[in-house]
Amino acid sequence: MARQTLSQLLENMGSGSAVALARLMTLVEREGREVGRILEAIAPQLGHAFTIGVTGPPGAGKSSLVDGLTTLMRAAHKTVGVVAIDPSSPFSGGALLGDRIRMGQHYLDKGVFIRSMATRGSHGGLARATLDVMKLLDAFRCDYVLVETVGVGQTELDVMRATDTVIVTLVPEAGDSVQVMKAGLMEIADIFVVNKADRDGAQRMMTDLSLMLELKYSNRPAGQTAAPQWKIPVLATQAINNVGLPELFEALESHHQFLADGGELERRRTTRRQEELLARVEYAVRRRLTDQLELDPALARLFEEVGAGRLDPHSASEQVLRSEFLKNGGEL
Ligand SMILES: Nc1nc2c(ncn2[C@@H]2O[C@H](COP(=O)(O)OP(=O)(O)O)[C@@H](O)[C@H]2O)c(=O)[nH]1
Ligand SMILES: [Mg+2]
Repeated sequence: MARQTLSQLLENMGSGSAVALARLMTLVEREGREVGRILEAIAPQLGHAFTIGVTGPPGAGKSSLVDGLTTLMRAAHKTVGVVAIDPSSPFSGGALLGDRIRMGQHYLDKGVFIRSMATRGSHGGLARATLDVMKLLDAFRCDYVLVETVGVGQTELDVMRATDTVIVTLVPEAGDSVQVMKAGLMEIADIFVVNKADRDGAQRMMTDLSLMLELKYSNRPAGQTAAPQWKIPVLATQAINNVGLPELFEALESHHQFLADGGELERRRTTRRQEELLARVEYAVRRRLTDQLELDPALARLFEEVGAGRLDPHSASEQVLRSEFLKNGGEL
């Protein structure tokens, strides 16, 4: 893309053009050579948005909650960005279409920007692209950025860790509380929501979660209790009936306040920026290697030797790190 055009796009986005924003999102998603310049250009404008992750099993009602929260945020005269990623549905059919219909009322609202992320096969690619899209929404001056993921894999956990507040959404079904522990969702939740509270078993689920949280608190080493702690709320909602959503919005605001007051927000963001650096290096190295693998017979042989068990992966990795492969991989 011509230099002029990219500057123009950035300028137009800066003056509120949603068309420019969408085009810039496509560029970062495609991972073209412009990504570096885009991220560099928007870096000074980052940090305005309060980012919220919404995760949980498929069908738990995440999209419905995001929809309801968006309505409340708009009523409070805030602008909203929504990012949905769902790697389990590789075709932009069912799930996305459903989201689109559900979010239909917001599509015409200029204060809401909605983006569904395309599935990417490459390791770490989706998480990276999602973070970049969230940054663009932040630079676009969205007050809130909501990101919806299905809480299963590494990508989803990576994305959730990159948000200020994580809502873990569950439904009153047997076995879910065990799943929470397994999926590592317990570690990342700032707010628990039991959605579909119109169904049987919601109360039971809430009690289970509360007990699990109490256990977690009582296991905390004594020294750590001195600092103010966030008490993870367990909320009941009925997203489709608009029940419990104002309370959820309030809990989000309380958590935001909690993070801001104790300096925790800045601490989290500091760690996150450093984590992002590590993740980007990791991703770039891996990508360069796999790209190079197709072009370079020597590297291909090295992989073959390791694959066949004739060369140990450790020595091979030392060879790779000393080689020129990593330096001439094109733009970062
Ligand atoms: N009974 C009931 N159904 C709900 C509730 N919230 C969402 N649903 C329905 O559950 C299905 C999945 O919701 P969706 O928001 O797409 O879930 P997601 O996959 O987590 O994004 C949809 O048919 C919703 O209408 C609720 O509170 N009660
Ligand atoms: Mg959904």
